[in-house]
Amino acid sequence: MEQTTIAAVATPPGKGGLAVIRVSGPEALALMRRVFVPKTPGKAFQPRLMMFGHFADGGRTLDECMAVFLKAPHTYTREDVAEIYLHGGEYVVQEALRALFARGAVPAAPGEFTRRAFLNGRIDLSRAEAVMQLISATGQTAAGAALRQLQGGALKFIQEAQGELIRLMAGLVAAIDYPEEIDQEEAVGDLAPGLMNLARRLEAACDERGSRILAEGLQAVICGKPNVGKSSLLNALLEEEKAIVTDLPGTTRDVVSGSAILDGIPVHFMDTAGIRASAEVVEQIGIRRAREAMKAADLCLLVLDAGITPDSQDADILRELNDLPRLIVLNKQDLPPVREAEAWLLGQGVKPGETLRVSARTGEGMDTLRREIRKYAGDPGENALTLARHLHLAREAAGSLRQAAEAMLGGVPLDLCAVDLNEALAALGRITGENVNDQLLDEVFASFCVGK
Ligand SMILES: Nc1nc2c(ncn2[C@@H]2O[C@H](COP(=O)(O)OP(=O)(O)O)[C@@H](O)[C@H]2O)c(=O)[nH]1
Ligand SMILES: [Mg+2]
Repeated sequence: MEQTTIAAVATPPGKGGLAVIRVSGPEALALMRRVFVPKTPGKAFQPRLMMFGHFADGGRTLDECMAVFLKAPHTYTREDVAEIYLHGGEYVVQEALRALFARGAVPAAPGEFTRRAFLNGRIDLSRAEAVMQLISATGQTAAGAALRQLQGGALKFIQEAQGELIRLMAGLVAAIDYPEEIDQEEAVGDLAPGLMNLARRLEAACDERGSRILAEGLQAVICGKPNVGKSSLLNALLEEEKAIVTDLPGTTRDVVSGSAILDGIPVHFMDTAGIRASAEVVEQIGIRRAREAMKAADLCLLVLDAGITPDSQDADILRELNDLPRLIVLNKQDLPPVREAEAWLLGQGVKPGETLRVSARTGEGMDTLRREIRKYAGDPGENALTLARHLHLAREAAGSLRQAAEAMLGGVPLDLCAVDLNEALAALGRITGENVNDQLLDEVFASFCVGK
């Protein structure tokens, strides 16, 4: 157990109805008694019972407030905890903290409350990280995934994998220890597929793209030649007049972006300069930026004008997008239809299902387009690992398992293969925080906010 008593403000900075100061450690109650004066003088703190009173710094009253004492071990950190609910003003909060520090509290480091919860065995490391993931979530889907993990989702999956691995290792140890009784080839025949299978399950849980989109949102680039309605489409998707729309080709030069949440997932749309051969310097730079954005995007929306017959410029852009994730948006459906556009697309090898018909002007087809864009984000599966650190370790474990399986199938002595299995087990253990060192904990908690 830690000997220091830490304090920090747990609510965001700035003006607000309330600011909560959290104190954790052996001196939590004693410290609170020295700054909090109950309305009824002398009234004792009962655990979990909120009291009304005032915050006093020596003889000076700082604020009216509520305070509660929570007794170890039934607290977030498993230590004694005190929480003081002040008015959410910058000055009051800073003065209250100063008063607590002057009386022996230590400023909490980022994530230190959660770190203590982990060190005191209340939560494993994957759940500690889920706390941060939940705080950072910007969309419902990311929040849902974090909550699943906070409730032990990743932990359960990793523990099952550890259990399976330990079972396989027991088989391996038996084959190593009793070479007379256990036929070595038969043992390999049993073990290798089990190891491969476990490696595959771990790899299947590693969805790098999905976890990145969950954390950062989907990047969708709107591209096409000038005047097809890209900026109008951006505005329609954002339901806001974000980009300038004119009937002059080459209006958009810089990348204009905006975000919307589609069914729980943040999507960042980028409107780009229309791609064409241009002699104009600023437009050329814009076109270069458009191409860079297209290559980096999770999804490209190629906009075509349904009212005119596509030409070689459209064909060039279509070709650029051949190997990139793309949807084809046939805009201006409100205009008298020109059949050539659809026939032309089929002629270019575009499958009928790839094309969506919309009108940025009337809103026709926009809901279908939103649904199709949302599909590209995917949904995290039940066992999906959604934190980069976990993905990395699970991959490492899967790699060691494959290596062991291949080695034993190749006739490498079994005791040498056991080394890889130990490494795999250690990698899985680092996900949940078994045998972790201070350096790893520093890395994990560095991204936390103070007061959590
Ligand atoms: N009729 C019709 N006109 C549109 C539609 N979308 C855009 N436009 C018009 O097409 C012209 C070019 O639009 P803009 O969004 O600036 O195209 P961009 O150059 O591709 O960004 C403007 O005059 C728009 O009003 C649409 O769905 N229907
Ligand atoms: Mg534009």
